Amino acid sequence: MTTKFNTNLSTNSLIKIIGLSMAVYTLHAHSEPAISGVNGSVAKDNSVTISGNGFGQKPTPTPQPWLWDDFEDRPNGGYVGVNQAKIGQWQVGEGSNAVKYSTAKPHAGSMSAWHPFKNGIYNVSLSKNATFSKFYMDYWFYVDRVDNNSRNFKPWRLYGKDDTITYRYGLGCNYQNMNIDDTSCKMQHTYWVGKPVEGGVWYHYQVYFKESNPATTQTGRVIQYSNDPKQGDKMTKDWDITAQTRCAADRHLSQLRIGHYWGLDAAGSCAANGGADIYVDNVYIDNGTWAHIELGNNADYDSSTVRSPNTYCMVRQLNNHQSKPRQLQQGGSGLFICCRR
Ligand SMILES: [Ca+2]
Repeated sequence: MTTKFNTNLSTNSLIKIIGLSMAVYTLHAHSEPAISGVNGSVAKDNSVTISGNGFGQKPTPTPQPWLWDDFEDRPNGGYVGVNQAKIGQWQVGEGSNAVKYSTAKPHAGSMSAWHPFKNGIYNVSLSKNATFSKFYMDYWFYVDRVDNNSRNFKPWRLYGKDDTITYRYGLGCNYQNMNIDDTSCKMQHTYWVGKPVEGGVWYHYQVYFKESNPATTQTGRVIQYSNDPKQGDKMTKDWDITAQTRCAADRHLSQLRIGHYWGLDAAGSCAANGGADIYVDNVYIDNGTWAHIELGNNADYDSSTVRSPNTYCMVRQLNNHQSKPRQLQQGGSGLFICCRR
């Protein structure tokens, strides 16, 4: 079996690594992923062919992800709005008209998306709209605070059914939690999970979601990984929640917001704050599948900081948390490929 992808990449920038990671598709849905070979060199605009099986399925579109944006080659200070991303297109959502391209704080390349939470503006979102029954999302963000932490910062959020379904990851001045609500049956789950976010540091989120199916069963899942800048950006699992996520079969999520919300006012023990500039870069979203490929820098997935290409490859099946690394030496340039489904 062969997976082939074309993308812009270089061996020394994360953006390009993530870019490379986004275009896998294939194959057997229920067997453990296995890579039998990698052909091609890691270089800008090269194609690399990954041979193997059990990579999972990537229904549409193939071979590209649903959305990918590095925010490069845009007018500095121009609005992102509903512009084309590098792959896919941004859409309308609350605060989507306030995000700008900026050279002030790129994670990779020379530009990123700037979310100015200031002057009373508390909703600034990159937005996508569709029916979400299963998706994978990967992005980086940076917080430049004016002073205090927000009482309520939501780096991402999902809505559905006229906002009567919500998933919100909230970070306060002294808490982190994940909420799953469906008001149609008064269902609310609150999980006290996640890591605090400090100013002046790039954070990397990898988020997996699938709705409960059948709707009223405990079969939904929300997983998040994030980096720990104090451990060299080692990625760790913030949570792995299994729960009922909706109250009826016709209830689905339909709006994804990245950025997204920064409360400026005081609440409880959290003081008011003067706002923040938040920067987002390297956004990858896939709708309908978790299958993708990652490049990393350690033969063990959980030890990888996904920072630079290296000389090992492993494959891990996400549904079985026990890592089953399969190392694959790629001489010369060094290539680490991780596939999950
Ligand atoms: Ca960029």
